Amino acid sequence: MANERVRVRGLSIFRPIIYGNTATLLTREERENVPAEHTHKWIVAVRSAAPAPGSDIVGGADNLGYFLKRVSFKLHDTYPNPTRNIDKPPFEVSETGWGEFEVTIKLHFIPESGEKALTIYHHLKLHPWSLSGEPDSIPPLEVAQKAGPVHSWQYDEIVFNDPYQNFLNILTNNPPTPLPRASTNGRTIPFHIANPASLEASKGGVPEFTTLIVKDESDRLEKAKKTIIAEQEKTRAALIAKEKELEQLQKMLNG
Ligand code: SLL
Repeated sequence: MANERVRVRGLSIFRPIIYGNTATLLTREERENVPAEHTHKWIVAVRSAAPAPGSDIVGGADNLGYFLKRVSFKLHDTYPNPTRNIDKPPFEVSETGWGEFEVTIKLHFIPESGEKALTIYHHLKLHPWSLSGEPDSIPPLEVAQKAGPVHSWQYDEIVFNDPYQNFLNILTNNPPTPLPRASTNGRTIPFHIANPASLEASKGGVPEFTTLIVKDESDRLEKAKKTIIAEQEKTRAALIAKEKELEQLQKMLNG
């Protein structure tokens, strides 16, 4: 229908996603079947934020195929065929390896959306988080073994502005599973580098995104925005003072 290609002006609609990875040390037996230098198995994925009941993975309650046509994961060039195009859910890549690197993730939306592909980045994390020491320091194997799987996941919201009517219909027909208000079934809170206190709280379980986490994150953003505005004002005041000084000096020179 012609009017389906009409944009609904002034309307914004979003879909929550999470993206990131879970990494596990390979056991002695598992190491026999992979290249000798590979130490970890990992999965990098784009998923819905809420977890499916009874599942033991991070997020993934909803099938995101209703708005995503393809997710392409660009791995490090040391991997064969480093660009992995995934054309149906689950949008994920499982691999083994030895090193951390940045994964470029490109989200391609269904044609009805009329949206350009969106690129996001994820630093593949293999080694347990540490708040002290070098960011890239590799802990001894025993430490990693004790710590268990490493989870590194980021919550985000994909916002569609002025959506086409037919795309809007598709989205509203597929409401996202709401996030739980608090962690359920012994799940932990996800670690976020911007929130050091989350390190302890994130240990020993599969993390779960909750409405609380989402609020924390928006509070953090709000605070950061305020800090930036205050900095800007300080810089502006300093600039004005310097300009006055310059003016006076020029007057003295000319006078
Ligand atoms: C580094 N920036 O230099 C990193 C690169 C690359 C990791 C890490 C698998 C390789 C393969 C793999 O783990 N690559 O299968 O050959 O430390």
